[in-house]
Amino acid sequence: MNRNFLRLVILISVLCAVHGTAYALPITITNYSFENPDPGDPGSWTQGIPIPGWSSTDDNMTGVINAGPTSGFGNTASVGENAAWVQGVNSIWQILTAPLLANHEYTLSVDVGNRSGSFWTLNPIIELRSNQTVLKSQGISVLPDDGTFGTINLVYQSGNFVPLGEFLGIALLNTGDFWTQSHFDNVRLDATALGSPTAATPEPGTMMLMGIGVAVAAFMRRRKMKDA
Ligand SMILES: [Ca+2]
Ligand SMILES: [Ca+2]
Repeated sequence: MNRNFLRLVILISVLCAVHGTAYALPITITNYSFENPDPGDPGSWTQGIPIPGWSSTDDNMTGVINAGPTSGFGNTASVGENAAWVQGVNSIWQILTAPLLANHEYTLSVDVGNRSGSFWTLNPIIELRSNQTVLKSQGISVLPDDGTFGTINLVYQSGNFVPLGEFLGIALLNTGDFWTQSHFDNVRLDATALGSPTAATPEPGTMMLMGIGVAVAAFMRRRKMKDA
C-alpha cells in the first residue's frame, strides 16, 4: 500500500466518522421565553388571561410578569423582559408539533426563578410528556437564591418502540401553598438520535461516502500502477 493510498483511506475514515456523529437538534417551543403577551412596564404582570401557546390549570394562578428590580420578582428575567409565574398547585403546559421518536435522547432545560422575599418559597417541577402522559418529571436539587434563576435539566431516553401518533409535551409545575410561586423562563428541548441496536449497518449517506472513497482509491491505485 503506497503512502498516497494510505492517506486517502485515512481521509475517508475521518469523513465517515464525522458523517456518523449524532447532533442535538433543537425542537421548537412556542413562546419559550414568555415575551408574549406584553404585560406593560417593568413590574406589570398578567393574570386571568391565557399565555399564548400554553394551557394552564388556572389562568388566575398563572401568567407572565415583566420582571425587573422594581417587580414583585425583584430582579430581571432570565431571557428577555418577561418570565412566567405559576402559583400554588398549578401548572402550564403545551403539546409540541414534534412527534415522540424511538431511540432518541431528549434534554429539557428550564430556568427557574425564586421570587424575592423569604416568605415566597417555590417548589418547581418540569415534565416531559407524550401527549398528556408523563414520560419523566424532574424537580430542583438546590433552590436558586432569592431574586435569581437556576436551571433544571431533564434527560429522557426513548426506547426501541414508542406509540404511534404521540406528540411531545412539556409541562411546568409548581406545588405548594398559596405563598409558593415558581418563575419559569427560557424553555429549551433538544433531541439527539441514539445508536440503535442495528447501528453496525451504516446509513445511506455513509454508504455513499464509503462507495465514492473506494472508487476513488481504486482509480488512483490503477493509475499509479499504470504510471509505474
Ligand atoms: Ca423571557
Ligand atoms: Ca423567595
